[in-house]
Amino acid sequence: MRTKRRVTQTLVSSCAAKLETGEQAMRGIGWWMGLAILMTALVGTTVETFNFEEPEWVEAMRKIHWRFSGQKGTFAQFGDSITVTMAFWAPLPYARKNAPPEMERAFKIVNSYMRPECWRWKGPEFGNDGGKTVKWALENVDNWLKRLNPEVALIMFGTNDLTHVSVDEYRAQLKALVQKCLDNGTVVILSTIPPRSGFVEKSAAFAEAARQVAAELKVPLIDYHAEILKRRPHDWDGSSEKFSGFEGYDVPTLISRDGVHPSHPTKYRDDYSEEALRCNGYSLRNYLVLLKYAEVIEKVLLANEGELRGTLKPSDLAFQNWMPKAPPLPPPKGKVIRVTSVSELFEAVEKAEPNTTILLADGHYHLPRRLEIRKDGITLRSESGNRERVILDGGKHQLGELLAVTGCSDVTIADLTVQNVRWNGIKLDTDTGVHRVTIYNCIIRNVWQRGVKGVRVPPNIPRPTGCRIQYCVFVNDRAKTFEDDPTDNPQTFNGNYIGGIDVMFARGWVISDNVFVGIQGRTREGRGAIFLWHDSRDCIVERNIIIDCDVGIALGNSWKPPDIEIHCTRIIVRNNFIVRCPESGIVADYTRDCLIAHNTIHDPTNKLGRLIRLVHDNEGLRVVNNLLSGPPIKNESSSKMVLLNNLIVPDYSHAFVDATRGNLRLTASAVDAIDKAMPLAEVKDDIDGKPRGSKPDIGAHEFR
Ligand SMILES: [Ca+2]
Repeated sequence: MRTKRRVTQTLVSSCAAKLETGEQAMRGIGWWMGLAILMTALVGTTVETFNFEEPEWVEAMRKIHWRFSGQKGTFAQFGDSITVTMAFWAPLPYARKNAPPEMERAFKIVNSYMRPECWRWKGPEFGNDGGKTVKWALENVDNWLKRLNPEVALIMFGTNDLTHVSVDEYRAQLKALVQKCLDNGTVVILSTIPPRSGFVEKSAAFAEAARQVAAELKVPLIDYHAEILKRRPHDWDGSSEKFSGFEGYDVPTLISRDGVHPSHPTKYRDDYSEEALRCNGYSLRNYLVLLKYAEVIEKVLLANEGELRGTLKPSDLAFQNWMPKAPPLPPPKGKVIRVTSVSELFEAVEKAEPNTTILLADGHYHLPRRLEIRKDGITLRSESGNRERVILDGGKHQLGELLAVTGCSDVTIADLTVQNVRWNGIKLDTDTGVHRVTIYNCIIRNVWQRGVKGVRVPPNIPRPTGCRIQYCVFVNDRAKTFEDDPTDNPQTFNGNYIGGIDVMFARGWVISDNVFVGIQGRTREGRGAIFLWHDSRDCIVERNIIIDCDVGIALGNSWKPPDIEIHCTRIIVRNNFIVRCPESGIVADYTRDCLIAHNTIHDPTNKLGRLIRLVHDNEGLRVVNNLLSGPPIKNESSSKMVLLNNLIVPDYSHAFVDATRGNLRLTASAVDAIDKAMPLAEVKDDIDGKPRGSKPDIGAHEFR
């Protein structure tokens, strides 16, 4: 038993006329190319959950697909003239008159998943050609598999075998053909052939043979033969006397005047009404293939991705070669103290004069109490520069807080690991006047409330200004449990009081080039990987990679104390990758004049529809050039905002380098994103620091 999710969405706007402005809006290929300058857009989402028995092929094909190592979304169609014709498959992206809802849904799934070039993979080099037989396919399939390496192959041969191949031979050859594909790790969708005039019984026997092969090898089947007979039990044959007044493909039944090919009458072209599905043989075939391929995508291909994810550990995801690498800090200036033990470390920090650098030798330091930096200009860093070799550990003594910066400024903490802390990994006592702290190239691991915390600041204390948190990795090896933090229990936050960076009253901070993986509450309802609130202003959040956290970037919060009117003002969130954050990818909640631009957010199965969520007062917010792979922007705010040129695709996995592992860089398949952004003064380069040029791409990565 599995669970399936169905999402129905409606876009309602009180200013529909403004929703789509000009040609640019219509140009979009994505199904919610949200070019919209809109004041109020309500997106209602209902989620139904129900269980049902899966067909046998689902499990079998998931095992086959597990071995597939080629490009996702590669869909080949192996067949004869009924496949090579441009009437099959190729017209679907352009017109679908009267398509029933299940077909439109299937189209959206296929169109967002399949490589776009596969709409037109026509010709012998792609495995389809007129007059060909299953024997031809057997002789050439190795070559096709090697060259095309399809993730899924549709197979329909037999019409040209009817004249000279026995049913047994056909069955054996078809089975061998399917098996070769499966051996390649290619999922097969097998199709029965249509009935053929003059070979009525034999074509029925061939269809039965294909059904047997599908059942034996446990591959999904499109029973084109049966579907034709279901709709036209007695008059499917366009070559019969009844249709003598018509010519060629223009008969109003399912097989054309030649008695062999599906019909394609002009009147029902690109039409998928119930009537068209019994009058146009290619409409029927397109409809059936679209539905089956979409089903395979949902039940096999995407399900496997979910399972693959389950095998990836947070530590695998957090340290990947493609992630940001910190440029080394310059050698220390001024006074230097070297320490090699916990006691030396505490002594050095307590006695150091301002502007001293404390260099830690490689080692595992079990801290017995909170280590507090209290003098201006102190730098605490590993001597080796290797952040994995200097570990400050709070686990042995169950520390609530590990490092703290109190009543001083210009402190740097760099090139080391902070781990196993019950509450705060690095606490900035910003209520004592703390400014210009730099946290650089650190690993912050298994910290169970906040990796970095900046507290509430009383009115008479200057706001913490000019801090930088860069090139750090925040990773938790698992979701929070009650045991990690006794203060977070069913009576308080139910195990969800957890986040990455949580700062109040920040002024001019830069949070960039960090990686956050697996910052999760007990029930996956934790706080932001990056959480700025309580009158934070003029900060930049950029080039961060956030994977499998509960909330990605939170500008503000729905709760605020009476003395706080706005949580975030003039904050820029740009060029971030955010992957699978179920509570919200980016949320703006009580903001003023903020910018959310050029972020790429991937979470196709986000149940709450919150890749970007806008809620409460967000006057002056601009949400521009973001790439959403999943549900559209969830706008619950009635403020005056600009939502412009965001590309929204239900699942853009095929267009990313490796969405499963969080690498949302674009590939050449990202045709809807490449060169499609509108130039923005605030975003001149991309997540890799590459200049965007005059034709920027939508999302965080500039492909070219
Ligand atoms: Ca470009």
